[in-house]
Amino acid sequence: MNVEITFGDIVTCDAEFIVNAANETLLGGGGVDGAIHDAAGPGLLAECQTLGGCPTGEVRVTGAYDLPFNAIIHAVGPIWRGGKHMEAELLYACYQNALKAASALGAESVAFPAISTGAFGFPEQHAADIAVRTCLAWSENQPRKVILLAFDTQSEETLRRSLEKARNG
Ligand code: AR6
Repeated sequence: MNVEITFGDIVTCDAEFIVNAANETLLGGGGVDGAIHDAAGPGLLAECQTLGGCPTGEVRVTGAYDLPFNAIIHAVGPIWRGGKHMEAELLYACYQNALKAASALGAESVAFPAISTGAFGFPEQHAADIAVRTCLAWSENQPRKVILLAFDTQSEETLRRSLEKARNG
């Protein structure tokens, strides 16, 4: 698995599939979710309304509508509540389930935002360690490439630190 860290916006990234940082309603919100819904257009919300939500740690797949991706994988990250409420396990499950969905879709490349590190308050370095380790441990043939997106220079440094740590054992 090739793990790349890229600085940029999820809606303009160069990948076949993108992951959304959604909530259990799947009905949109701010941050990544808001940017994706704004750019995808109302068809996305209409499809999301038929799904009946999604539990934390799981994913659901929709079309990409006005966005140039093959599909959108909506992942519901945990809300940080101090770290003793299965937050790490649930974030790990998000990455794992999104990779599983990407593999089932035959994805060559998939881009992830830093799930749960915005409105949901998950500590950034801890979240980056989980993201990097889950992707590096992925042993199936697809997706071949994972892009971990940093939306500011601090989160880019955080992700790079995690990658270096994971590669050096
Ligand atoms: N592209 C890439 N990364 C982004 C973008 C973007 N356009 N916008 C923000 N980020 P968040 P969460 C970064 O809050 O913590 C929504 O209201 C941001 O800097 O989008 O999982 C949903 O509806 C941060 O590092 O997701 C949910 O209710 C990271 O993406 C809730 O927020 C995640 O921030 C989900 O919260």
